[in-house]
Amino acid sequence: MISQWRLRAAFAARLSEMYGREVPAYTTLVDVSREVNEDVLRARGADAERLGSIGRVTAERHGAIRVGTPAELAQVARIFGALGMHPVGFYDLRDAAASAVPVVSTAFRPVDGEELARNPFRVFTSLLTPADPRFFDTGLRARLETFLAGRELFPPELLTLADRAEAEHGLPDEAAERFLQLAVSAFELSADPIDRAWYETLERVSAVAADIGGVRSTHINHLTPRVLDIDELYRRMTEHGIEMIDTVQGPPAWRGPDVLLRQTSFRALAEHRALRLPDGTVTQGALRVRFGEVEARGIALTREGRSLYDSLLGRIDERLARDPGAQRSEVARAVWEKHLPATEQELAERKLAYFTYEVVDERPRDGRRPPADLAALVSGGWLRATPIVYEDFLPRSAAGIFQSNLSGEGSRDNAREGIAYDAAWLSGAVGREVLDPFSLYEQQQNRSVDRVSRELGLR
Ligand code: OOG
Ligand code: NI
Repeated sequence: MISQWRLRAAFAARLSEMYGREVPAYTTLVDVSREVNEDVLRARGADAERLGSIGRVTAERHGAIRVGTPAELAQVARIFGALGMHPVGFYDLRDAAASAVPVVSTAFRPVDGEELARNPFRVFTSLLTPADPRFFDTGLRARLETFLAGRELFPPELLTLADRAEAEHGLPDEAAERFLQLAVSAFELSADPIDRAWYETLERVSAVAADIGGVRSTHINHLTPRVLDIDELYRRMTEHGIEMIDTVQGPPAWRGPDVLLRQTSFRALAEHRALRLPDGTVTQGALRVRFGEVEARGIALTREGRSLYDSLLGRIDERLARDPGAQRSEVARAVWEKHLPATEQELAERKLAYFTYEVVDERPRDGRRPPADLAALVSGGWLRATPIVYEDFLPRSAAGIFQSNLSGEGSRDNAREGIAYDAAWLSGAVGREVLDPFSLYEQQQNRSVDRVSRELGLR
C-alpha cells in the first residue's frame, strides 16, 4: 500500500521530471536553485534551515494549473484529494492585475504540520470566470461555456482511482502506478492542434482566457522550486543568459526577518504548438504561455501582520507615485526598515507573525513559577519560539507574475459591474470547503501553546 504522502511525493517528482523534459530552462532553474541553497547553507549554517530543513526546501515545489469550469475544478480537487491536498485560500486576481486576468484561484496543499514536513507540494489553481461581463460579452461567454462543457480534461479511470486513494488513504502498488501515470499525463502539454481562430478570439480578451479556454486540455503552467536567496538566484540566472522579469514580487530584500513570500520568474518561452487554420490545414506555430518561477518563503503573518504588509505595499506605491525616478527595491526597503519589526522576537510580541513554542530543556529549575505570558517565557529561557513558514500565496504577487508573462494586455470593460466571488462561492464550485489560511496557522500556534502550558503546569 502506497500512502497518500508517498503518492504526493511521487507525483511531484514525476511532474518535475516531465516538466524538465518539456521546458529545459526549468532544469537550469532547479540546478541554479540547488547551487544557491548549498552556498547559503555553507555560509549561514543551521540558521539557513530556520524555515525548513534543507531536505524539505530542496524537494519543495509548487505547480500552477488553470481550469475552465467549476466541474473541472471539482475533478481537480478529487485528484489532489487523493494526494492529501486541500483547497486553501481564495485569491481574486481579476482586480489585482492591471491587465486582463479573468480568474479566481485557490491552492491545493497539505494542511497538517507533519504532512507538510513530509512533502509540502502545492498547486496554485485558477478558475476562469466567463460570467464576468467586464471580460466576456454574452455571445462570447456562451461560446466559451459550450466549448468548455464539451471537453474532458481527466479520464474517468483517473478520477475513480483518485476517489479510491482518498477513501482508503492510499493505493496498492499497481493501482498507485496507474494513478500516477494517468495523473502526470493529464498535465502534459497536448500535441493536438489548436483552433487558431478560436484561440485568437479569446486572446484578444485575455491571453490567460486563451490558454484556458482555447484548448481542449489542461497543462502545468510552471513548477516552482524554493530558494534560500532569491536575489542571488536572480543574478545567477541572468548570468546564464536567461531573461528574467523585471522584479522580485513581494517583500523587498532587507536585513530583518523574511516574511511571507518573494517570487520571480524567467519570461514565458516560445513553445511549438500545432495550430489548425480555418481551411483545416495544420501548421506549426509558437505560443508563449509557460514560464519558470522561483520563490523564497518567509514567516506566516497574522491578520494584523498581513494588513500591515498590505498597507506597506500601499505606502511604496505612494512614494513611487511622488518620485517616479526612484528604484522600487530601494523605496520598499526604506519603507520596510521604518515600519516592520527587525527581529522575530518583536514580530511575535506585537502578534504580527505566527510561531510554535517548545519547552526548553535547560529552563530555570530553581523552584520559581514560570511567568504567565509568552514573551516573558521566551525571554526568561523557558520556551523556544520557532517561526511558522508561510505556505500560501499573495494575490498581488500572483497578478504581477501573470502580468509580467502575458504577451498582450487583453481588454476589459471597467464600466461594467464585475461579479463578486468569495471563498464561500469557491467552496461551492470546488465541492469542498476552501480553508482559511489564517485559521490554519492560528490552530498550529494554539496547539503548541496548549502543549507547553500543560508541560509547564500553567493554565
Ligand atoms: C499562476 C500565477 C500565480 C504564484 O505563484 O503566485 C502564481 C498562473 O500563472 O497560473 O503562480
Ligand atoms: Ni506560481
